[in-house]
Amino acid sequence: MLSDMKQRIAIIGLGYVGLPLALLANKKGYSVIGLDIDANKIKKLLDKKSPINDKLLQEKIKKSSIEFTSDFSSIKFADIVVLCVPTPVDESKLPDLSPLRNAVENIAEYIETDKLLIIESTINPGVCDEVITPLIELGGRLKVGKNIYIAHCPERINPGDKNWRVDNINRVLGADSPKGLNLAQNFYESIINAEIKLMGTIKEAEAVKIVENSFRDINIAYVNELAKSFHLMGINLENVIEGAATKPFAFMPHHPGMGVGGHCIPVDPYYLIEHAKGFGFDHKFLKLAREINESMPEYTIELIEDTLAKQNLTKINTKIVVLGQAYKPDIDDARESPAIKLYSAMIALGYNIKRYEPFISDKSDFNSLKKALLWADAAIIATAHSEFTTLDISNYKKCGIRTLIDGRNIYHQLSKDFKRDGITYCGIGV
Ligand code: SAJ
Repeated sequence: MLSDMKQRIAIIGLGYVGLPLALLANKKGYSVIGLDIDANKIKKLLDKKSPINDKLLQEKIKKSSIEFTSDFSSIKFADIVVLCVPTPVDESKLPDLSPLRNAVENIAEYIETDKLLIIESTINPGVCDEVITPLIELGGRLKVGKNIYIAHCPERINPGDKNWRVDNINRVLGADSPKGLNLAQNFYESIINAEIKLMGTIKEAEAVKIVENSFRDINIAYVNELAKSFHLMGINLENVIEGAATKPFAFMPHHPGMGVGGHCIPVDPYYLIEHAKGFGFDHKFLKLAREINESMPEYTIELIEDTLAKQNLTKINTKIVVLGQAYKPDIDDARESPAIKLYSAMIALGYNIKRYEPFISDKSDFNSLKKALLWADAAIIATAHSEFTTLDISNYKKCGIRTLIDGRNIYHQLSKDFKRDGITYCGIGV
């Protein structure tokens, strides 16, 4: 529980992970410093405006008393510093720890002795011991496990999820020392109403997130590969998955689609693949899963080419609109989005293509779905936004759509209805 004297928490990185955590800590009575290097984001937050398109978050920001700043020196007043900065991959799919390194170098300069540093960013086993600790100890003032403590509690935020939130998701926790583990456990138990599982080592905690997200990536790759073969066999894979899901054990449904996006699933496996290389191990299976999932935008373009050809249509005389650019439904996040990869590839191939994205205005050529559909002859569903899933299919006919490529299989049960309305329908494995 909170000590009598209010502890001060500094949260570094105010994105999908850091901002909800800062708001929760503040709500639980902590004095919170919210720190980000993005001055525009800080300005918005100082104006009590959410940098993320999320009504619930906006409400909480209005009621919060967080000190927002870009000044790293403010962490010298903090008892606990929590790092929630991005850990992306670069163009060559290699881990890019530069945001993390930069933040840790700043922390090492200002954090007081006997304080706790918690990393929530997703990292591979070994980063705390081999990257963060040496940076913290560089100046000689701090000695990890002696006068500074490091813990790792991998974030599990699921953007857009209204049920599973930062306050009720189980967590795993590892630390450099028993004292570090105890300090971190006290913090998380004071703000989270869920299980906090203590891992034996910090490396085990680092491995958990990578393993859970690689698990999801290989399962999606599995159904994406099935989709390619079932398309040739003329079997509706979504119906088969629905059938398999009636088995009450040992089967977990995943769904084929035009690709895998986001800052987690398509990124995290590369951290493990690269780290294992250092031990002489080649994660062939993880790499193959990535290859399959990364092939889906191109596979979807091949489906478009075949579907147009069957109607004697060409890419020049067909106006195509791609519906959705975000990487998942009903959020404004387009990181690693396969929808953007598809759109950019089709532009490069000379298609007459535009895009409609209701959540990201600078990635949309139209300000309404109706205008987008009235302009186009063909539509590609790349993101299963609710605005699309709730659209009556007769609207497509009324707007003059003759071809629908359903990259998220939201209409896979209705292909006969499309045919009745004279619309050529094609899904992913359906
Ligand atoms: N996708 C498929 N088929 C599926 C599931 C997802 O193609 O069956 C695609 C989505 O369209 C999206 C991408 O994969 O482009 C990622 O989707 P996601 O639902 O995994 O969403 P994320 O990236 O926000 O994943 C988060 C992760 N949470 C954390 O990393 C803390 C992940 O671990 C969760 O499993 C996931 O949410 C979730 O379950 O919703």
